[in-house]
Amino acid sequence: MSTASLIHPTEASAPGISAEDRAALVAAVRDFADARLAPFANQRDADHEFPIETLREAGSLGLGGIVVRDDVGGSGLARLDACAIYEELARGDIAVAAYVSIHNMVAWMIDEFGTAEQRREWLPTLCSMEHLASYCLTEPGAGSDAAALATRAVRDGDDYVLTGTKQFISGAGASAVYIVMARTSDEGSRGISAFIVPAGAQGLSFGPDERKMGWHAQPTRQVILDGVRVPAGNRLGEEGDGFGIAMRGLNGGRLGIAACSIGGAQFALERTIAYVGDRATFGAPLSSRQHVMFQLADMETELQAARALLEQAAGKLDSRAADAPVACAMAKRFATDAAFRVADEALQLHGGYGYLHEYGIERVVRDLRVHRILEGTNEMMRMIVGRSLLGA
Ligand code: FAD
Ligand code: 2MC
Repeated sequence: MSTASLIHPTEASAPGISAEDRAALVAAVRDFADARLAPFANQRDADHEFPIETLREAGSLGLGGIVVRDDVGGSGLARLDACAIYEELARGDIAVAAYVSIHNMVAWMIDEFGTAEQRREWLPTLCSMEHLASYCLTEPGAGSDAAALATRAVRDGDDYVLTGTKQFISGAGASAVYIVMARTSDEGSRGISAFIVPAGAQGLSFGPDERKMGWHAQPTRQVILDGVRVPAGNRLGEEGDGFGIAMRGLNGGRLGIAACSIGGAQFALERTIAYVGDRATFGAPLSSRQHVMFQLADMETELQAARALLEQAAGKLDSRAADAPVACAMAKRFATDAAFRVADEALQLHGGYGYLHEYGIERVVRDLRVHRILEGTNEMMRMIVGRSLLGA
C-alpha cells in the first residue's frame, strides 16, 4: 500500500486501523521522518528554522488532520494511530513533531466542536497544512491557572471584539488560524468562549520570537489582540463552552506531547546503543560493562512502560471513557519525565561527545525539557490525578 492510501484509509477507520495496517503506517511515517526530518534536525535547531514546506509535505501525506473526519480532508484515524505517528516524527525532529501535534489539536477542536459550516470553511486547508494553526490559552498572568485568563471578547452586533495578550504561542506569526480562548463573562471557567481568529485580522499582532532553551525549529511568540473583530460565526461552540473545549483539546494534545517525548528518547537510546558498542575505555568497549548494560536495560524498560501507559490513555480517549482526562494526564506526566531521564542518561553515556551539538543528543535533552512544562506542567498533571483519587 502507498503511504497516501495508508494515511487516507478508504473506509471510516475510527476507532483505529488493524495492527497490521498500523505497522505499515508507522513504517511509512518513519521513512518520511528519516528522509525529511532527521537529516536536517541539527541544522534547523542551529538556524531556528521552522520548516514550513516540509510541514506541507507532511500535510500532503495526511498528517495535518490525523484524527479529523475524512469528509473535510482528515485521515479519520484513532488516537492510538496518532501517537504512533508522533513518535515516529519525533525520532526525526522533536520540535517539528510537537508542532504537528499542536496543529492537529486545533484541527480536532474545530472538527469536534465546529458547525458544519465551520468544518467546511477551516478544515480542508488545515488538514493539508496549507494553513497552519495555533492554540492560544496561556496569558502572561494565567498559565497553570488557565481559567484566570483575562483576554476579553465583547459582543458588538454580529461580531465579537477581542482584546488581550496570549503568551508563549507555538507557531504564532507563521500560523493562518488561531483558536483564542477569551472571557465573555466573569463566571470563572464558565465565562470563557473559544474563537477562530484568522491571521491578517485587523488589530492582531505578534511579539518577537522568544529565545529559548530548545524547540528552536518552531517559533514561540506572544499573540496580541487589540480590538480584533471577528464575526459571531467564528465562535466555536456556545458562549461559556470555551474552557471545556480548550481542556478537551488538551487531552489529545497531552498524548501527542507524550508520544513526541518517547520518540525523541528512543532516538537517543538507539544512538547510545550504537555508541557504547564502538567506544572503548580501559581496553574494552563500554557495552561490555555490566553497569552500562543495566543502564540500557532500564532506559528501554522506562520507554516501554511509558508507551504502554500512553497506549492505554489513547484507547480511553478513543472510547470516550469517563476517566480519559485523568489517564491522559498520567501518561503525559510519566512519559515526559521518563523520556527526559532517558535522554539525559544517553547524553551521560556519550561522555563529552554527548555535549557536542553534532551528536544530536544535547538537542534531544533541550527539546524534551519543555515537555515537562507545556500542555500543562507535570505538577498540574499530578493535580488532575490527585484530585481524581481524592474526589476533590
Ligand atoms: P506557572 O503557572 O506560573 O507555574 C510556575 C511553576 O509553579 C510551575 O512549576 C508549576 O507547575 C508550579 N505551580 C503552579 N501552580 C501550582 C500549584 N497550585 N501547586 C503546585 N505547583 C504549582 N501555551 C499556549 O496556550 N499555547 C501554546 O502554543 C504554548 N506553547 C508553549 C511553548 C513553549 C516553548 C512554552 C515554554 C510554553 C508554551 N505554552 C503555550 C505555555 C505553557 O502551557 C505554560 O508555560 C504552562 O502551562 C505553565 O504556565 P506558566 O509558564 O505560567 O507557569
Ligand atoms: N477534560 C475535560 N474537561 C475538563 C478537563 C479535561 N482535561 N479539565 C477540566 N475540565 C472541565 C471540568 O470538568 C470542569 O467542567 P464543569 O465546569 O462542567 O464542571 C471545568 O473544566 C473546570 O474544571 P476545574 O474546576 O478542574 O478547573 P480549574 O480551574 O480548577 O482547572 C486545571 C484545573 C489545572 C486542570 C486546568 O487549569 C489546567 O489544565 N491547567 C493547565 C493549563 C494548560 O494545560 N495549559 C496548556 C496550554 S497549551 C500548550 O502548552 C501548548 C504547547 C499548545
